[in-house]
Amino acid sequence: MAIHPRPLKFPRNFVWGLATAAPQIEGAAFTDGKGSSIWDTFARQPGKVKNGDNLDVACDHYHLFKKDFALMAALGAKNYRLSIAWPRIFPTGRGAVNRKGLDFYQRLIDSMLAHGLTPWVTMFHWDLPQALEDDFGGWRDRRTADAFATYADTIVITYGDRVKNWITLNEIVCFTRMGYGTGLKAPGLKLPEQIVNQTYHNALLAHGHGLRAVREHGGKGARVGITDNIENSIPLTETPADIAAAKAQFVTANTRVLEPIFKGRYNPAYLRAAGADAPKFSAGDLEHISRPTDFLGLNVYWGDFVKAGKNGHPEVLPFPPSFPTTDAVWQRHTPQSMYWGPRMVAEIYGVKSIYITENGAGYLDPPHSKTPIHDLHRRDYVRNYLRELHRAIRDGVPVKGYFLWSFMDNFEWEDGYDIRFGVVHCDFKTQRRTPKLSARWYSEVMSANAIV
Ligand code: PNW
Repeated sequence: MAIHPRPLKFPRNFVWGLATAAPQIEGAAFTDGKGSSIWDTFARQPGKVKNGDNLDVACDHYHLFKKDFALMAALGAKNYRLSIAWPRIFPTGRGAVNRKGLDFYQRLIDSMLAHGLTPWVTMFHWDLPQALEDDFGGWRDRRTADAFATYADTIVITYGDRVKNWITLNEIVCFTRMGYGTGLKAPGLKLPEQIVNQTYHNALLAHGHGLRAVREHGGKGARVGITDNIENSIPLTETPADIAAAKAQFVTANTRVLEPIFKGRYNPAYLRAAGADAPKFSAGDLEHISRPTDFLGLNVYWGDFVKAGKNGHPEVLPFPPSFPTTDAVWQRHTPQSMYWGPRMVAEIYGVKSIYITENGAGYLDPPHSKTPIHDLHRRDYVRNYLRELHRAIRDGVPVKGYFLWSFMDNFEWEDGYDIRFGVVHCDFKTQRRTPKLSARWYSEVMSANAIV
């Protein structure tokens, strides 16, 4: 008897896509009037980015976008998540708009649509105009959120006739705490906790402005949400006690961003614990921040295991040194995060529509190769996560789409160009793109609407 595995089908109209971000692929860092971003500056400081790599050329997508969209279309992609570079539109973050920057994204969006790709646009993916850092202290000051409001209005007014899916911000923690607290990312500062908490608050204000801009200028059918890289809690065992403990841990870990957005308040326990370090805010701020969104974007890469400890208190388990990771050492192989992350935001915050806006695997694939990269490792990482996503949807979690990070190898922030997340290989010397095994496989997944 022949055995045919039952295909794990996804719901009808499930959105499959590929994701990138402007600063990681565009290059042309100073072309056509673009201003410096804090990442352009950060990359020039010795020791901040691996190998002294910078964003100047990256994948040169600024000049090669038509070829890139042709390749995406050839792989059968219908949805593409990209970001707009704020310093291309406003080179100093505010003031005079840069016509050439605006025109670039007109051409880009036209080309995307001509290739049958629906754009999902992130307004801000970490590339803050350097001038706002210099003049205001960047996210430390709410004038940066005010400048963002004008930027958001400008891009929604300009592109809103063709862009219907908007994401206000990508991963608040990565440009607040990691930029101003741990200093691992731009602008690379190590400042006291009160300031860090204020950067979160100012970022949330910017999110509110992004929402408002889409409601005011987005036109018919416009939808808007935010992308968060939640800290996932995976119950060690799927028993009521561990699940309850993991949920409690999830609330504590994600309170700064999710609670203001979905509950219109800072969690009292968070404010108590922060004490004098709590952010300064008004009630009006929280109303602005908690305007209703249309969906929540989640970037899911890994999660912590949690068990019910003494009196049911959550206990986060340490990872033993041999626990499998990708070559991005923070990326523990924990596919269950793709089940529990979406499930918890749906259960705890009542989120009705979730998109996985990023998931993928970083490995040290060779920089040059005569033959397509045989990345069984990346293929299997993604496949295992997709099985857990399928399980979540089967259990009723409202996940509507999945974007693989990333379309092609690119500038991996402080890790430079060594760690590669692409399903398409980019040879940074020749700018040749070559689909890896994972791209061929994902192409089949998209067309079958099932895990193949
Ligand atoms: C995301 N973590 O960052 C970013 O949105 C992308 O720009 C980036 O290239 C991609 O993931 C891969 O790193 C993250 O430690 C960085 O959990 C770190 C974490 C998650 C996401």
